[in-house]
Amino acid sequence: MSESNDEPFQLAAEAAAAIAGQTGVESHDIALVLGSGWGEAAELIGETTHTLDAATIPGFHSSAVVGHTGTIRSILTPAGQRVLVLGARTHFYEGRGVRAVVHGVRTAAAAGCSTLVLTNGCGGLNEAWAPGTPVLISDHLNLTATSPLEGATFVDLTDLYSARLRAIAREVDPELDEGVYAQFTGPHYETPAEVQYARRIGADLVGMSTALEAIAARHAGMEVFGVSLVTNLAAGISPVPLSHAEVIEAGQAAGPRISKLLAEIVGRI
Ligand code: 8IG
Repeated sequence: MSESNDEPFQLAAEAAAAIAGQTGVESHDIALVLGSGWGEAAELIGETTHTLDAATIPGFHSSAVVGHTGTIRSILTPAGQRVLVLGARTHFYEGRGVRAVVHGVRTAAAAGCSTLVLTNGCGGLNEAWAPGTPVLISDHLNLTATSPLEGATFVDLTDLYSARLRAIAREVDPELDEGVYAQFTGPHYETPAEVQYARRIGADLVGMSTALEAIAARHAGMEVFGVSLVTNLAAGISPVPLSHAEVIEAGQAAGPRISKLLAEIVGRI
């Protein structure tokens, strides 16, 4: 690896050191990224022992999006696992570059996390998924035309979204469906034609996150679990236009169910 390609990993190591310094927790086990609608979903996982302002950790920026919190929390589960909760996701559409998008994931890896739980709010292509339905991510389509990996970094993405962890999730809730998540760049939602295109190439879910982070996590050797909250039917599937208010509302309505789901899954990892 060349020196410049090393920079993101050095910054992640600095961030991990700052987290260890501020929390006194030397190593974390599981990282959890909270997406739209998932803001409150970490409450049942365990006891929050530390809440950090993300802006004080190297490489993190506070988020400007309503529904995304700018904190990093350390949670101790009843089973004794340390969970690092990243409430401050950087999206590709913010224009800070792909390194910034995956900095949280690389920091989590540097902080010792061997498992990454990625959550998001997204549009659904299956009409059976009412707003507020959680769906497991089985695979992804990276439609961002970029990668978090630089240079000749050839990484296998077969079974990127752990079949083992999906099976655990279905033990918790056998009703859970799964689907292929397509990451668009955003920040606009898709046109109805783009949603049809996504459908034809195999997507079930459309969103603006997750795929780039999952790739960086696999590169870092983490086991990845992804779960989407369908907060709206994708454009053209639904007869009504999309609104951010609808997204927030669906997240709030689904809150209790997804909080319990997440806590039970994390408890079994
Ligand atoms: I929440 O319908 C949410 N995020 N691309 N499309 C895309 N991202 C989303 C959507 C959606 N809903």
